[in-house]
This record gives sequence, structure tokens and C-alpha cells, in this order.
Amino acid sequence: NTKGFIFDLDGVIVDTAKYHYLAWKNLATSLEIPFSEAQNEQLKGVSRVASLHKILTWGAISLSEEAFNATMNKKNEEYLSYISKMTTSEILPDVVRVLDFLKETNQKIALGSASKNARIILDKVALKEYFETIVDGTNVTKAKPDPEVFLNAAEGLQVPPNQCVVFEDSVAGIQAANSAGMISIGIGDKTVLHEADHVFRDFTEMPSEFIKELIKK
Ligand code: B16
Ligand code: MG
Repeated sequence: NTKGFIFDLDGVIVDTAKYHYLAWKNLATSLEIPFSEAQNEQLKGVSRVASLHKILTWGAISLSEEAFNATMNKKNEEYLSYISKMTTSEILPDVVRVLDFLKETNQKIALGSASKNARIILDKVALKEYFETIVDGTNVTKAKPDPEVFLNAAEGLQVPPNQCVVFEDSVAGIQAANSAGMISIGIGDKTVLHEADHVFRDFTEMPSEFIKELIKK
């Protein structure tokens, strides 16, 4: 049996949320907008443009188009300076075990991320070769919870959506997987990700037996 396994990036494969947080926090501070970790949570899985719109709304600030773009670029440059220092040590626990297990059992593997920096990050942590298809913020027009990113990944893998499994840490991503008609597996908090078909705190809690059962379904 062959299924399509689609991985989100930030919060599933690596914890880049901490770098997004630092960069957004510095930016918000420069605009005198308070910015908490709880607010950062609300930016998970959300595109760069939509994230800045949210922050400006919280601070009741409006910017010209030019200033908006300059601000967004400034954030991204800082973010890039953080991720340029990433190494394989930042791969989240047991991600490689799961990827290897999927490879050994001839499953098809894709990336489905909102980030425009996904390829750079995969390069940095040396995981690119695992992915047959990479769909990221550069090839998607509609953000999660729209299912576009995952439907494109399924198409790239040539696997029907109902034969695909999605690993996601964000609520919007779980909703996207569900509306794509895929099996949704939440990585994180059960109460937050209650719309998912299954939830695990992280991959260390996901036995290979569970993955075997998914493949058989
Ligand atoms: P970029 P994911 C998302 O990645 C992040 O969760 C989100 O916080 C970020 O704003 C978005 O990517 C866009 O990232 O600025 O690098 O294009 O979870 O979908 O892998
Ligand atoms: Mg994520």
C-alpha cells in the first residue's frame, strides 16, 4: 500500500516559530506595538503578509503600501539571518525516524508549508532529499485553512487526496487537511488541535505501529 504523507514545516519538522517570534517582536517593538508569545501563536501557519496585517491591527496602525512592504522585508531579513545559522541539531525529535520509516515502506513524502523560506530551511537541516514534492508559500495563492497547499502536494505526489495523511501543528492547517479530505494528524496540544483525526504531542509519541495502521487504511 502506498499513501501520500504531507508534512508541514514550522512546528512539525523544525521549531522556526521561535525565530519568527524574535523577528516579529523586534519589528513590533520598533513600531511601539506590544507583542506577546500568545499573539505569536496566532501567527502560526499564517502567511507573512497576513501576519503583518494582524500585528498592525493589534497596534491600530496603518502603513502605506510602500512602508508595508519595507516593513515586511525588514522582518524577513532578520528571520533569514536566524535561519542561516540553523543546523541538523534543530530537527525536532523523531522526525528522521518517521521519515526513514516512510521511505523504508515506500511511501510518498511531500512538504506543505506556508513559508516562502521552506527550501532554504530544508537545505540547512539537510532533509530536502526526503521530499518528492515541495509545496510552499511560493507556489500557493490561498493560505491555510484553504486546502490548496495540500491539494497541490497530493497532485505532485500523484496520490488521491483521500489517500493522503497530513502532519500539522496549526489549527488552520488541520482545517485545511480536513477540507482536502485527508487524514489529519495534529502535532501538539490535543485541546487546541481537537479538529484533527489524531493528535500526538510530538513524533516521539507516535509509534511505528500507528503509522503502519495508517498505511493499511
Ligand atoms: P515566511 P508553516 C509558516 O510555516 C509559519 O508557521 C508562519 O508563522 C509564517 O508566517 C509562514 O510560514 C510564512 O513564512 O515568512 O518564511 O514566508 O507552519 O506553514 O510551515
Ligand atoms: Mg506549522
